[in-house]
Amino acid sequence: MAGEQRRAGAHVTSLKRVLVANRGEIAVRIIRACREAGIESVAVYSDADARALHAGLADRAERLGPPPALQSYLNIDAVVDAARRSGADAVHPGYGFLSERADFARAVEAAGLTFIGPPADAIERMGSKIAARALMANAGVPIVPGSTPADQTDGGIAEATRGIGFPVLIKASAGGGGRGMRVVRSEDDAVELIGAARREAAAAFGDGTLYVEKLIERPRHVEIQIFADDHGNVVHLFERECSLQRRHQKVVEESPSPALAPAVRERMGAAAVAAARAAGYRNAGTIEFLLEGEGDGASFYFLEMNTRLQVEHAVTEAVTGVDLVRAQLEVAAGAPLPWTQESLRQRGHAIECRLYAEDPSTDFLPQAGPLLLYREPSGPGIRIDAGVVEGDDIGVNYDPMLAKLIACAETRPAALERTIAALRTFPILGIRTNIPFLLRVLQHRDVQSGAVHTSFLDERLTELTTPANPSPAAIAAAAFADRIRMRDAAIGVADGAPRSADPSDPWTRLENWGR
Ligand code: MV4
Repeated sequence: MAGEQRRAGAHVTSLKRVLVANRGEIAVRIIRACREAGIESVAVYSDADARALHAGLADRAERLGPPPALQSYLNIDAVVDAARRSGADAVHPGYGFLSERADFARAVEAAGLTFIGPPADAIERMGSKIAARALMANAGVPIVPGSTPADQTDGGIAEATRGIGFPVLIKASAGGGGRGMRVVRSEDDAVELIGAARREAAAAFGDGTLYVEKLIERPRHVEIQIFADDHGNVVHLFERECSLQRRHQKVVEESPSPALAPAVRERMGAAAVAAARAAGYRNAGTIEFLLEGEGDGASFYFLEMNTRLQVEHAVTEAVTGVDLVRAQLEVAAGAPLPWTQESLRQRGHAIECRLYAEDPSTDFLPQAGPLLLYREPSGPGIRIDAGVVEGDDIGVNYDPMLAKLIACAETRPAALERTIAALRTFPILGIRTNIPFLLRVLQHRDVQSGAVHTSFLDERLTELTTPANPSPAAIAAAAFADRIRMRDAAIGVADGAPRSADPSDPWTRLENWGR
């Protein structure tokens, strides 16, 4: 069947069956891309996911093991065995789980399969933040002023911090995601913070090697999507603004960044392409930058390279019109990039919100339970990438992200309006979600004006979560009231039947309930 569906002349002919080493919305996204390309898909699942959407959607499904990720989605031997068993010729790792493990990429290739991602050496190289920093400096990519002390004793690191000038940020070479980081504001507490950073890094990564950078206060996180093939072609697909994070977990992403002037965008794109070339990269990747200031006077510095497809890739797809997962399949099969740099344009504005099964009023405690009701909004410019369906049981074994909502429109204000309207008509019952929190975030004046930075959510958490959240029932009632009004309008029920003139009357405007 797959063979008949394959389009003549498509570049993907050398891939016949792809094992998707992931779960949730990204597994669903990849399975759909395979189906479109005429490639068979193989899902993997843990015992907790035997009836999950991704497992049912693929052409076949292989069991990995018990629910804990270490025994299932993180078990390299189990995943490679499943690939062999199923006759797959390639493996897509998705994001998270094994996606940035060089040993996994090597195990896949040692089994004679194609890894749909970068070369294992590139993953490894970028895993060391110190090595990545040195590589970027050599390639002419701007890095934050700082140093890597050869003398890794407390005294050696402390001396390096003095050389930079306070405030300084101590970072772990094996770090990422903010672990093993400490801000040092004066000489007095340097030695204590150095020890704490080293211990945290050694415990988390088994490697306590540290480096130091000048602290950039309240920077933005702006990243550039890059793509490289096996034929020496490297392009960038513009930026994503990802400053709205809570404890290093992204919450809202958008493109374009409200802070990026065209000239800075062009320099950042060129720097990202140079970074990918220096890394010996192939397939989809992301270069993370810190942005200091905004407009033409802004400065940017290399932060890290993410050697995978990211959650927020859909924002890039919305503003460029490309299919990044399809391109991953083609490039992994040895085809040249489907675009030249000149053919790529950034058009309109896209915003992504991550919907999590978590309760903002109890410090974002992950929520488990039945998805009694789950109705996705739809309409022009609305895309939902979900890993769940109504009736699913949401567990606590894995990441609590339920779905992503991506809204695009011609302008940023229109995209914001569209996002907010869609979130208000997304009824979910059975478990609490972060939808009320997302609505407060998006309506905040600083988010509306685009004046956000990486500490924004953590600094404003109280004001964004303290006001009584509407109950799930109130949200569901408001969403259904909208639908009933639409139906009434369609059948003319409201014709000649005046409603209350009072705009605060909840029967007039049900969406005001609880908000
Ligand atoms: C920084 C920084 C300020 N100055 N480096 C956080 C995670 C790690 N990947 C790098 N991080 C940062 N590095 C210097 N020299 C601020 C952060 C940072 C951050 C960066 C990106 C997104 C969110 C963040 C939240 C807090 C701090």
